[in-house]
Amino acid sequence: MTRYELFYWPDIQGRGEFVRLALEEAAAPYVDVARLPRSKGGGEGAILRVLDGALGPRLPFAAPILRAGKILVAQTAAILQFLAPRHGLVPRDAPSQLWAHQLQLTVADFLVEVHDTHHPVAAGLYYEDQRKEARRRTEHFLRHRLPLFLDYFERVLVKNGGRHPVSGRFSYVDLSLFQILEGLDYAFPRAFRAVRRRIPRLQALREAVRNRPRIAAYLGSPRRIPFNTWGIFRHYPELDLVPRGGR
Ligand SMILES: N[C@@H](CCC(=O)N[C@@H](CS)C(=O)NCC(=O)O)C(=O)O
Repeated sequence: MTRYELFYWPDIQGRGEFVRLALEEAAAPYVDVARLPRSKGGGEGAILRVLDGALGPRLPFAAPILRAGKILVAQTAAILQFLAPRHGLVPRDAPSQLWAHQLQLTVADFLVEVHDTHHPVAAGLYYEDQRKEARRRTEHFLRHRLPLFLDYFERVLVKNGGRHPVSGRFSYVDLSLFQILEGLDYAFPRAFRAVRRRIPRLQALREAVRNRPRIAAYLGSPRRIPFNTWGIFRHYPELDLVPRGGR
């Protein structure tokens, strides 16, 4: 079986976590390259070398990046689209795979909005330099966008049999929804508590994923990097606002 190489920032879950979860659920052999010591080719330098073209002309724009033999693929949703059929993480039929990919792209959109709560002005500036704007952006996100996205995914579950978003069976999209919910709960515990009752099926999916044997083993292992305030999901108490009203 191919031994995959994942290139992703070594100290955060970030977007790499969506790939790690899929690899772990598949029990696929992989190396999280940047988490290796520098003496073994690890560290952030490993990622920068790939971005510089060390692995060929198909230059990735950003991490996460996955290498599988001669194949190099970036963009989280594309990585999952590539991995999933190889490991039974998506049904075999084309309409289901297209639907799964569509959902994963919506997860990607959602993630950008989560990221922009703490970096509304520029990703290259420190949070501390955009706190005022971050508060304003987060107020809007929590009041309007968070319920909009969560209600959407809850409705997707309702329309698709209640337990799984794709064709009534487990897929990589279940893993991604789990990760989104975990991240939101970490970043905005008070705000998340306020919307939780609206999403009973998503919450049940989250628990079901947490209890999958390989995921449970992964979550309890040192391979799972704890949430922290460098990643996409950041807990800043001053941004954990309980929205009033709502859409
Ligand atoms: N659309 C890409 C976004 C990739 C991305 O933004 N990666 C971040 C880390 S999570 C990064 O390294 N960005 C560097 C940059 O945008 O300059 C995906 O979903 O994989």
